[in-house]
Amino acid sequence: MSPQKQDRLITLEEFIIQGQNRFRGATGDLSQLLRDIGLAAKIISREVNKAGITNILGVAGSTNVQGEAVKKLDVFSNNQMLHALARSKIVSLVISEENEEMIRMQSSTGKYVVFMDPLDGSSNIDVNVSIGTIFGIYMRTSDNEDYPVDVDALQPGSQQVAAGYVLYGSSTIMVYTTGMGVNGFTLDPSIGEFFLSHSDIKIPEFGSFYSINEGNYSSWSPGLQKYIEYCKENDKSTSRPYTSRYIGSMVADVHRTLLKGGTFIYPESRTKPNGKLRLMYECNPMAFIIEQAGGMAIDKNGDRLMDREVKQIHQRSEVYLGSRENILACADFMKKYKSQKSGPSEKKLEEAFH
Ligand code: P6P
Repeated sequence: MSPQKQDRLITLEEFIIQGQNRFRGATGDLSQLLRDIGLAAKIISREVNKAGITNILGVAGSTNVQGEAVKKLDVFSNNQMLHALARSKIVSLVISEENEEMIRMQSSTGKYVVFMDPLDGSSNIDVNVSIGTIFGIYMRTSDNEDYPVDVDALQPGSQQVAAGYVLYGSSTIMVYTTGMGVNGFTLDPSIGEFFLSHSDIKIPEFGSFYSINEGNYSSWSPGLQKYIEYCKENDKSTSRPYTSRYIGSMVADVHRTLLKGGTFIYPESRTKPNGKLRLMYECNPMAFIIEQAGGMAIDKNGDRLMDREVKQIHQRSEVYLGSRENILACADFMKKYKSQKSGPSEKKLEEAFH
């Protein structure tokens, strides 16, 4: 095929600049921030992919075979992301899963606030399961021009101006949205470039996969129990056959849901009344991406998750996200059985089996 006819590969940088040029008056600041995050992702990807060899899995503070101070991968990833966000000089506040306190950056007048989980699912590293970086970006809202204040961090997910994730799997892919659809870029490690590989991603209206940790079944709400039972009862001969897929690494499970459809659910439960995942740097960024791809992300009441009030920067939340048809069906079951008690409690189950 002649070169001019070949679909020329577009790099992440080119795509970001093209996107920026579509907006008159765009300052290029968000573009620069996304490019800096892309650079951090490349560096993290390199370390994730050689972790097993260089003994980087060691506990932070030990030394590796080269005698270098070993930083656990999540500490290393957090540092790389913080360097990238500082380099951009337009981020004034960072909230990271790795840091209890908000991080006020040197660029105290920077107009962006970034929430991040620098290496989500890091407990899976030693069993070679895919892990990921998740980020959500907000504009500062405070009138105080000199430095960010708490109100800048307590914004609902609907105020995100960008969100994305990087999945370190069989290949490294960066997926993000700035509110104009969702695009994915796959890293070519041989030249260190991200290339557009998934243009304008749309989640299927319906998907066969349901993704949830069924080990927690007995502590779910009755409506969710009934919905998952409904999925199980659908035999393969029907037009709606369901299959369970649960990796236990949010970025991997959400990425599959985005591309193949279905649901990813980490619900509230008797043992985890607010769910397990963190609202601001796990649930909301993924909710933004799924909505931008044409899907839905709701809470236990069937309301839009990104409208959830934010009271605490590390607050947990339940999350029900995925294909529109699947999520609406799940919401129907939860509404229908809302008043019922949950299934047999652990105590009743113990009595039944002993
Ligand atoms: P569970 C990984 O530890 C994580 O934070 C998410 O990436 C993942 O979706 C979830 O926890 C898995 O939790 O309770 O099913 O092991």
